[in-house]
Amino acid sequence: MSSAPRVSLIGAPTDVGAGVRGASMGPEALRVAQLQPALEAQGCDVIDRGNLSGPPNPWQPPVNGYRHLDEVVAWNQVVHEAVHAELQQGRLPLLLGGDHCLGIGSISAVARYCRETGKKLRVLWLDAHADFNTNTLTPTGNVHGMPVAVLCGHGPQALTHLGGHHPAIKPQMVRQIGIRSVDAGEKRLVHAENLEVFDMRYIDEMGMRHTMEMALALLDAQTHLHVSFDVDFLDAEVAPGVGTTVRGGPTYREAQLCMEMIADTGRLGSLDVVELNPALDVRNQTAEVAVDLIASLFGKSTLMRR
Ligand code: HAR
Ligand code: MN
Ligand code: MN
Ligand code: MN
Repeated sequence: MSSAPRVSLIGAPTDVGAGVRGASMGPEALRVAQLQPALEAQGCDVIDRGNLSGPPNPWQPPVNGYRHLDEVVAWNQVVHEAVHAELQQGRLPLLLGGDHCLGIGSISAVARYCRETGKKLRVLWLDAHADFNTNTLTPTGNVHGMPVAVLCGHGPQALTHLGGHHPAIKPQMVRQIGIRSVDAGEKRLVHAENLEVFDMRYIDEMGMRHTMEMALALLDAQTHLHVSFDVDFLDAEVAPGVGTTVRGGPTYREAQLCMEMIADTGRLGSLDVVELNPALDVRNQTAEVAVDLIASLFGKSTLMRR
């Protein structure tokens, strides 16, 4: 990294978009796992902005194919404003989720900032899931299964128009990595929208190094790189503390290489760390793994000092 970034931690303690409770405790678990000192060890100037507030989880069944839509909208509005404010101050927002529905507020804010400053946006979506459902395709109604579709314009107006521009992003801006669970209807929409997905089959056959070379191709000095890191991206043996584990994910070493190769680009501009569920974790180990990986994302390497 050429100059050490100024990082702002933003906690969003909610699980309104998830099907299992507990991701609301994610921000505190990451703090307990020493996220701030880990970033400072990489030379980052870090401010912890504390936690945002929003409505509680009403734990209701879906209405029109969405669970808790009003609450999801409220949380994403505050996330959008908080993330945008940090970018405007030249800081790197690190959103501590919370479930992955919060990627709507975060990435719509990043997209808005890129439009305002003439930057090109590239989103890396690290996840076991494509998160490309709509209210008619979803098997659950959980909005954490929908954020990429919403950002690409498929969803309720209150979410697709966050930040005033519709759609917030184009599918061509996104690269998905680690995907191994896609619902039947969702799969059709992924193909129809030409979403670029490096699924586990691709990683198995080509390796993580080649995968990341492809996912990071054509970045330039004008590119703002946003990483949306769903902790269930990782193999469940490495990261048991998530609500929706899917076996067969990247190993610890593969995930480290993924993060190191992103760091090498020097283009990281914003980050989400979502879906960590301390209620399902064992001695906070998943939070500790996440913090290790985030350190690599900010330039930690065994021997070289950039
Ligand atoms: N595809 C399933 C659904 O839509 C599961 C989504 C799980 N999502 C997350 N985020 N954990 O990736 O309900
Ligand atoms: Mn996700
Ligand atoms: Mn996921
Ligand atoms: Mn519109």
